Amino acid sequence: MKTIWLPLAALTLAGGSALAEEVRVYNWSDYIDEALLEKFEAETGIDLIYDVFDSNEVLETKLLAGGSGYDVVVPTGSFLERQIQAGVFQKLDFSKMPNSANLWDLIKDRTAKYDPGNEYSINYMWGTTGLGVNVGKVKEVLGEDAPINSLDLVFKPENMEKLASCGVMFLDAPAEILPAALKYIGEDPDSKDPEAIAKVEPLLVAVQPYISKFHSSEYINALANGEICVAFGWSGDILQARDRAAEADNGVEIAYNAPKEGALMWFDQMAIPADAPNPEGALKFLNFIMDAENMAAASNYVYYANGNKASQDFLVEDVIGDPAIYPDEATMGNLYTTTAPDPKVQRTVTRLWTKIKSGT
Ligand code: N2P
Repeated sequence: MKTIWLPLAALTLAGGSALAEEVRVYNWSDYIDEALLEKFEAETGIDLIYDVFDSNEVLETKLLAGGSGYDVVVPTGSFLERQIQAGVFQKLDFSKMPNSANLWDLIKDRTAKYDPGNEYSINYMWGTTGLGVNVGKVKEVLGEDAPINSLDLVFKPENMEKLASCGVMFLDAPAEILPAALKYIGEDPDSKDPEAIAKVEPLLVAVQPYISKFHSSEYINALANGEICVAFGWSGDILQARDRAAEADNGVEIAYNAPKEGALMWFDQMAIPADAPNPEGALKFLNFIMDAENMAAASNYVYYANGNKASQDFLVEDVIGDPAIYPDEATMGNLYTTTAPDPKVQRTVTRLWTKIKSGT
């Protein structure tokens, strides 16, 4: 920019996109190897603007308002489902994305539940929601047979009362925590019945005083540096915390367990808003992401499984061989999925969540 002579510089400031093509991506935090962003810019000459969020609700508010300015966004399947119905996205032109041949039919079958025919989205990554534990601390507080693979850990007030001394964080995500609580009390985790949903209120209100924070991204560092001993969070984030602790060599040992009562399996989908400023650039970004080696590099970095079959040749053993990331048959059988509530049930959920967080 420094060497550009004045009229051209003025044009850049005034017109911007006439000179430098831009693609704006809005993805979850801690969800990519940033070297890939630079690689995309180097390969395509496109400027990539990459912003992050940690909440489906925040993303949804922007999408429903319209004019988000983003070309690529990454809602979870259950949210994408109702956003498609609301007309938020445009259909994808697969003829412009040859790398879509790399996608994995097994995952496409599952995401078709949210996006029939997979016309509007491609799977980026998928994972489970479960228990991140500082093994040493939790055993110190609850004893050697601490239920580190059971929802008893976080839903029994007597456990939580003790764990409060070393710190517990929960996701600030009703669509993740309420299904787990429903499952724990023996209800359908995907129940839309207001009476069933109301039953989890006393359970969550009873443990709320022992939760130091509801937050959906801070728990990675908090677990890694020993500030908290339990996080009810996302699989790959907790495995990233495990690695950050190991790198810091601080004696903190973090483990991730999908609860034995069953765990939520979710799918994060890349889609292009109907009003995206640069849909052609967005397709180029999606095609870049669907390259087998690029997708493998992303999964190897963030410890989440992906929906790209061809990438599996490039995954490290720590990723493809870890059943916490690529579940074996037995683990798979214990995973459940959820769907979006209608607006009326959603209002009930939102009200309930506000009450739970405030502990009243
Ligand atoms: C990445 C979290 C992605 C999982 N930090 C949420 N669906």
